[in-house]
Amino acid sequence: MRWLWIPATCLLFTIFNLNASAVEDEIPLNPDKSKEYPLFEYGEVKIPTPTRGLLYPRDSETREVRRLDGMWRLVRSDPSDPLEGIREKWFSNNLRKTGRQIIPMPVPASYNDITTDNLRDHVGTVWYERTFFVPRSWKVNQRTWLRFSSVHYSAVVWINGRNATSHSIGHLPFEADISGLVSFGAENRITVMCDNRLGSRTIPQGLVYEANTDHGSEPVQSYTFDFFNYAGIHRSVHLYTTPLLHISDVKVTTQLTAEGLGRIDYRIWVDGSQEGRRIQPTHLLVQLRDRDGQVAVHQINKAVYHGTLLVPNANPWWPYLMHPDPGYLYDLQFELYVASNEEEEADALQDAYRLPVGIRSLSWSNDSLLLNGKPLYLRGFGRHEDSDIRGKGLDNALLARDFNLLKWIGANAYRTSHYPYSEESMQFADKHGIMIIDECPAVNIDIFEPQLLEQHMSSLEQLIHRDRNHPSVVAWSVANEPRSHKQGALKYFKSLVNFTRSIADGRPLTAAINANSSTCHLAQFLDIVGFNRYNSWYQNSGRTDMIVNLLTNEAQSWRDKFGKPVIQFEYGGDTMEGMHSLPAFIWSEEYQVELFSRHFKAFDELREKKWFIGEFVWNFADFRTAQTITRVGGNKKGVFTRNRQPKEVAHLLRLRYFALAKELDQCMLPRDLTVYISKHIHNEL
Ligand code: GCB
Repeated sequence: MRWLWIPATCLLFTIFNLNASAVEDEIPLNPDKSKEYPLFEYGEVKIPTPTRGLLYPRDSETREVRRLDGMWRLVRSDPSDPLEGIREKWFSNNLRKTGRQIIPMPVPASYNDITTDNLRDHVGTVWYERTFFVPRSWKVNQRTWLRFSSVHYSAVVWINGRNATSHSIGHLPFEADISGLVSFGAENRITVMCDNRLGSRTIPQGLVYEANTDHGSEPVQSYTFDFFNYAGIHRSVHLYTTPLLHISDVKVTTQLTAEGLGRIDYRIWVDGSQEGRRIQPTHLLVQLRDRDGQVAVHQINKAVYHGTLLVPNANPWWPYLMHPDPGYLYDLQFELYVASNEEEEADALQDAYRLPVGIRSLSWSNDSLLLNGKPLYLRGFGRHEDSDIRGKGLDNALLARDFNLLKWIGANAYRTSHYPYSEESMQFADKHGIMIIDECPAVNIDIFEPQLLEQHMSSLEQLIHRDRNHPSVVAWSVANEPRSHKQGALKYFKSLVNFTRSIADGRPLTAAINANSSTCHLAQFLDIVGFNRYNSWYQNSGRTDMIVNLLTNEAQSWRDKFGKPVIQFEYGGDTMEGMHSLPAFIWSEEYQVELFSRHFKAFDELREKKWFIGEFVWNFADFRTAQTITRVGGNKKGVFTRNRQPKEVAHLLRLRYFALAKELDQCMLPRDLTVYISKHIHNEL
């Protein structure tokens, strides 16, 4: 791959021959803590190579972006011979030449629920293909990049029959410079092999075994996690250009003082191949524009590509309902200039990239998580990227609907259970002030081995690299329900958390744990202890009178043992929409209402203790799972149906969440929160 990685500072020190230490001294840097931590007790573990580049593709005066979304062609390979296409070089020609059935396949979407046959349960590889034009104009002084936002689980990509890139671990982006592989001003072919198999060393883990069917032996994928293993090209495919010398990466951290002074520490990386031409960056212009496009602060940086912007009277980023104007975002504009050829001419703009930035401080203690100095109480959901037909495919209509529902119900947070969500959803969360507990795809991991640890670290490294600039991210979740009570978990999680802490970029670490406080080997390493517990559902089913004591005692036990802030990340019960029962009976809408209400009682007792900092319902909406006798068409613990309509409990939860917002942040209540009943009954909210 023709990709020359030149850290900005090296490049400039070479060009300007500056006195590096003098410059470094002048500009306050965020200390790089990565060297401070002893990482491993496992000698044999490789620390993941830091991800580079991968800025979300944005148009600018120097960049062009196109999407390769739309109808692709799909061919499936024989499940018992998943690598036949590699052996037979299916990438070297049009997929029609394979003689296999061509299935029209939309991108982005999971492929599973599109057809009417057993593609849904396919195990192994499928091949995607389409053609596209690259304009002639892209040939000159530019690079052409191909970027996938997510292919699940692993992918190999060819352009015109030549290997372009490969990647594994779903839900995370990857890209390649394909300038040397495409034909400009002509048609090109892209081929993607996508493999959905999960094994003992994938994140998450799974097991493929051979089953004896009526038609012979067939591979079957099994897994313990409770959502369908949708696969395919799940998010957009971007084709975009950058100048030869360009901004390849950006990192920002922000702080806000009590006096309202905002501080943005930025760093950019520059990637540049000279390709026989002398291109010299002369300076970087950094401008912070407010919502009206006015420049609030600017800086010209001639020395190094990092610095600090101070913003007097900054408009802070606040979560939804914590402030009348939540989700305030500035536009941070970076312009890289190069010397012009003519002596008298001004330096020429080489590259421009704009990043939305929210100014806020995040800190935590043994008792609380604070945003802009204010203790947070998180009220929200565990969710899934899941919908009818599209599976886990990105759908903007669904995204917009989900955020409208989150705001309607008064939530201020959600956890990206159990994997990284789309970059578009992260941008939405920034804009709407919804706080994110950002989770890596390690769900239900078991059997703790060094090779798994490497993948696990890599998934966290890629996640943090992707999401570190989002103001909405308030914590990293390193796992959901790992078997953290088992042998090997202690050593594994010590290493994992040490590594993650070294790259955590100012966020606390948490996890959603279902072991109990006396046996868990993970919680001791975390900053916030999160637990999942299904009182009156998986235990004491039908007994909503057995919630308050059990729950408050359990939360207290986590607190007593680890002395950290505590959150409940999951509680709930399956509920069939439209099923009613008086008195309440499990699976009925009445039961879900009763179960929630008793949890609220427990949460209110816990809130008085101050270290209890959040309540998350499982789940936002009903979702598809593997076929099992404990799931009727999927998991039905949603507050909303899979079609995003409210169950009865949604109205109760809405009252709860707005009551909390009013009590804690004095928010205005929506007019339609309650309906008129009689002149003698007043709305107490
Ligand atoms: C859990 C898991 C979640 C499941 C949920 C349930 O503890 O974290 O993935 O869907 O329980 O409904 O059983």
